[in-house]
Amino acid sequence: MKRRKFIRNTFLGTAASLIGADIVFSSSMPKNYTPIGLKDPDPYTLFNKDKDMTVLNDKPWNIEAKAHLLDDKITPNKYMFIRNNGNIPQNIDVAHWKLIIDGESVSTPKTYTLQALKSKFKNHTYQLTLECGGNGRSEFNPPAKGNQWTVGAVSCAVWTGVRLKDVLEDVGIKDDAVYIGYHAADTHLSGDPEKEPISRGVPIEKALQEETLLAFKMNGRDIPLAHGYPLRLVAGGWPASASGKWIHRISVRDKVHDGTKMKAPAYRVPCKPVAPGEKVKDADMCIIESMPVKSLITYPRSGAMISQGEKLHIRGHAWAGELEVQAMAYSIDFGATWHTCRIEKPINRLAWQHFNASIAFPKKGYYEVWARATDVDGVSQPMLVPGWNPKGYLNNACHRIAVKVK
Ligand SMILES: Nc1nc2c(c(=O)[nH]1)N[C@H]1C(S)=C(S)[C@@H](COP(=O)(O)O)O[C@H]1N2
Ligand SMILES: [Mo]
Repeated sequence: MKRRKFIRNTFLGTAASLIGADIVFSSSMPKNYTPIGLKDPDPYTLFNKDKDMTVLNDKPWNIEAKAHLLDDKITPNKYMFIRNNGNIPQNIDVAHWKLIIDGESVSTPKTYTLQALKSKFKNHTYQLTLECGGNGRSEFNPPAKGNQWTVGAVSCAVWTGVRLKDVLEDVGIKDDAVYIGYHAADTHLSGDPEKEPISRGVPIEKALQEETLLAFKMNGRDIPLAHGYPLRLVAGGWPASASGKWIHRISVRDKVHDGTKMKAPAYRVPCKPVAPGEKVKDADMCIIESMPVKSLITYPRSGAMISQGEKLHIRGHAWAGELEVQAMAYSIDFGATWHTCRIEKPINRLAWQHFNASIAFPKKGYYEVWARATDVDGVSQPMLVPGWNPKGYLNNACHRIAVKVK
């Protein structure tokens, strides 16, 4: 067989297997033509996501869950939101993947292969809550630009990796270390190879916490490509933008990291509350650190119907950034009175907690069930949208579901 014909046949074979059917008139297909069925694989197939997930943007891919899809105690890949700032890296060469640790606060930079990272350092597994700083943005008024996340940009998967702390100790960091900044393999939407889509980080204290991982497994398997394969920083309880995907370099800085999207107004909120719509100077915007207390009713889904005399069993999760959730309450009278839910302890620090309650309704009609978490500092979720801010971050309003009693 001639080489060109061989290549064409191989292409047709691959195309057919990706499409999942023979291309019947392939011999009439123009040369160098890409069948439509190949061009735009749907995101559900591409990322192994459930068909009920909501696609908010396709350039770059941003996909969120609906509340009832997050019912599992451990979020499976199919219900995990995707938040990308750039293009997902392609053709990852795992065998040659390296992590460099450098920066002003490192005397001698050090490079590790993936294999070296995995074998040299003790492996640890934690369930960690990752919530996008912009989760809930769609409720702000005046609206903020950006992905209009509703409630589904949160996940709590099981992450396995090595402690960033152990790696930094192996490299040796200077006393003047203030921050770490990550650099990753995704590419800028403009196509400019000089530009990074995002390069954020955390203060050195957060970097040195036991639960801050350089992870290579999610839910016991290789991390799915969209979630950072083959290596991801996971800093649970902080805006998920701090948890860099596709990491190949971490710089230990002697000042606050100044990478892309570290500077105001990205991932920052006004240091002091402002009126809705107010302009805020960059100098008055502060970096978001620990995420605020929040919860989600994951069962039943909004619009549930029950019969009079029947009890409604609700359940969901609650989390509070670096803190534990101390109490969980529900209301069926628009927040006039509150009743206690059962709440479990977290499986480990920075993992969400599970709550449930059995609710009796006084008579037939329409109700809303509102859920409200309180953290160990005594701070509760606001009933409705909290402090407006220019970029629409940190909406931790009570989650609500509608219920009809027939
Ligand atoms: N390299 C890289 N890391 C990244 C991002 C990105 O665009 N590129 N997005 C960040 C943001 S804003 C969020 S909310 C989380 C989303 O993680 P997920 O897509 O695995 O759910 O990844 C963070 N890490
Ligand atoms: Mo995010």
